Amino acid sequence: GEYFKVTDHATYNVVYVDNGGDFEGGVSVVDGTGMVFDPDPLTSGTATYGDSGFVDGADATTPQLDAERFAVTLKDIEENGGTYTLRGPWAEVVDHEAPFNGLFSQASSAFNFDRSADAFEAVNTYYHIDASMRYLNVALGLTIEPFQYVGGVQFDPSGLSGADNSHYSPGSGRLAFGEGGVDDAEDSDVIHHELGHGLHDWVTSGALSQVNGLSEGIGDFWAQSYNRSVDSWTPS
Ligand SMILES: [Ca+2]
Ligand SMILES: [Ca+2]
Ligand SMILES: [Ca+2]
Ligand SMILES: [Ca+2]
Ligand SMILES: [Zn+2]
Repeated sequence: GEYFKVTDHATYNVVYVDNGGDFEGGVSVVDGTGMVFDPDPLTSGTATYGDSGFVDGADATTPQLDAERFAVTLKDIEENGGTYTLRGPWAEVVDHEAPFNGLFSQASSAFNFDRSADAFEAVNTYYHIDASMRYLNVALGLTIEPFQYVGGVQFDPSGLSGADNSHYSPGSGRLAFGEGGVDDAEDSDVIHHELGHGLHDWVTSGALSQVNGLSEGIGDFWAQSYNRSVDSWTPS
């Protein structure tokens, strides 16, 4: 048989269920490591777009942008037969929109990339969504999670056929990020904005309202709230 993972968000436990057959290889939950922007390289670097090294350059990295990466723990990712995947109790990489770049699974728990690698956006998004969902559901003790599926928030770090846009899809409960211009999933402001649409949808049991831009405001609030929490927003 196979072990499969069941995530119980109510008690925040990851438990394993054996279906009773012979052991054929297991899934385990481990902490990985990764490099991310936090909240974004312009903010952490107190730079203005166009400063030396702080340009998109068609997704090239620079020493200045590399220096704005932070080493983080990627909590509770999945290990299966020596392959590590960004799939955890609060976030999960999926690949449901073009371009189809895969899941970035690899044979190491160290997901250390620079922004020129598509995997960087997957790591950056996993980290920020995971942290946001843990804050709401674990630290604050709320229950705000997707109702469209069981498990972590599903996101495609490279979607929308490469457009310079991102979205939350109420039908599927998934997030997707476009790579036009600066890749949207490199910027936690965009990640939190789109997650904010999801939070709005989930907390209202699918009654997300766009009246007078309500949901846009919730997304922007969530992004700016995060910026303030990491002390990068100064009240005027
Ligand atoms: Ca994709
Ligand atoms: Ca990139
Ligand atoms: Ca790009
Ligand atoms: Ca963009
Ligand atoms: Zn929006």
